[in-house]
Amino acid sequence: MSRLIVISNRVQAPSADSNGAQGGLAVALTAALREADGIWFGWSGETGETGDLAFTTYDGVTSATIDLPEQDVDEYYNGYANRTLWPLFHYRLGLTEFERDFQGGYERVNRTFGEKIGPHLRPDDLIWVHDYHLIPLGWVLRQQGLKNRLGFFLHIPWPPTPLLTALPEHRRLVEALFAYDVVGFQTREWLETFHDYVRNQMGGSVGEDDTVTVGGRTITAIACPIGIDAEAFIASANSLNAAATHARMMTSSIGRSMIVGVDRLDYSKGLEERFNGYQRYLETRPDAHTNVYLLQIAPPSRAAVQSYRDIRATLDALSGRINGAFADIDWVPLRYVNQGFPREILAGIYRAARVGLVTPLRDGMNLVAKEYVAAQDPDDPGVLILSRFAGAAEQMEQALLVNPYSADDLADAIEQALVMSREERIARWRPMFGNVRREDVIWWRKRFTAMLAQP
Ligand code: ADQ
Repeated sequence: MSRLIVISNRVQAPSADSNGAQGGLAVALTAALREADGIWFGWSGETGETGDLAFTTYDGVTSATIDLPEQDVDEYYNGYANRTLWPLFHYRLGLTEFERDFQGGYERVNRTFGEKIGPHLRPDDLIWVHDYHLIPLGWVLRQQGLKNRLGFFLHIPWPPTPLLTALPEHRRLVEALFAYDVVGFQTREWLETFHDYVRNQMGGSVGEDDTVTVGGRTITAIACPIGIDAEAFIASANSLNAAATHARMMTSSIGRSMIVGVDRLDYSKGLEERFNGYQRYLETRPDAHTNVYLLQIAPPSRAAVQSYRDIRATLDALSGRINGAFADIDWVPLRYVNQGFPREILAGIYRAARVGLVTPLRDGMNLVAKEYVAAQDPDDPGVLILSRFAGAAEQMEQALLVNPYSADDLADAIEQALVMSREERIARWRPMFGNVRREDVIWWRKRFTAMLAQP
């Protein structure tokens, strides 16, 4: 049996520090790594001179990490990954920074990854590289003579061709993808935008069997939507901690309906627009509005990047303004919380919420939408309001799909969700729950690795 090698920017293998608390992706990949005697390679998250890989084995899974010098962290991670590719791939050309130093750092760190990891690979290993931080890594490994099956999965959207061509080195970046044998996208839509680039910028062709050919090179490109660890999440929603949290939320709601949002604090998540939509609801439904409140949970991320500090300041001000304008002596319309919570607590919060508000402006998938559905009470489920620009919308068409830019659209959907009959809520929830369970993270991982294992 071939070993599975996972390479990503950060390693989320189990460790003595993680206390068993891992995200769905980490759970799925570590299960596969354990079965296949694999290794998970990545950056340690620490700044320092790049030495040898540090290997650790914990709970049957081996991980290997390197430190990166400060300049690399600035140019590769804070720079090219988070200030160039992230905004560009989320359709935010205005926030995209084009710096040669960033690109230089990106290529340098990808070469460092290749040099450090290459010597540890065996000829029959299956190698699976993750996300936009490491697009050129496959090419770097091929330059070293590596002949293995190589896969790449993009967790974020693939941008439309006219946007992508704003990147000076767009051609070089996309050509690097052709070093892989299998390239996976979250949705059909992103796969098709990739096809568009290949046809129009590279003179390539798209075959019927998920193949894409440019020059003499043919690769497989598929849509393979990621899921959550559904059974574990359902178990979390039924845990004692979740029940206690649910009870706590119900007590503090005193009969009012809770709307919940849970997101990393990121401009792609549409939080400012969401607050504006909620404000529109409060303004236009004065009779109904004191019966609800919005709980927005948003732990800060990427604080080294200015655009993230800006969005945080914007939301601090906007939440203050909304509460200042609408709050009463016994009611606060918006509870805005900047911290993360353990999974069982989150599950209890989701279950207590009459409405899940998931309205990114653009999102590769969005796992919160799936977690919200998994956590619901089957006899009395809440309503999911979902942005049509989240990858998850392709699988969750029974949600109330909205245009997240439109405050009116959001206000209407909030009203529709709050007055929806139990029958309709169940009828919408059931097929989504079926999908979340069927196409879970294990399904996703098996589908991708089966493709990768095909000769
Ligand atoms: P992210 O942009 O990080 O991931 P998302 O899919 O929403 O986004 O996943 C966030 C995860 O973090 C969820 O599991 C959620 O429960 C957790 N989380 C968020 N806020 C939290 C809080 N306050 N406390 C605890 N947990 C919290 C990228 C892409 C997505 C894609 C994923 C996976 O941007 O589109 O779905 O990768 O491929």
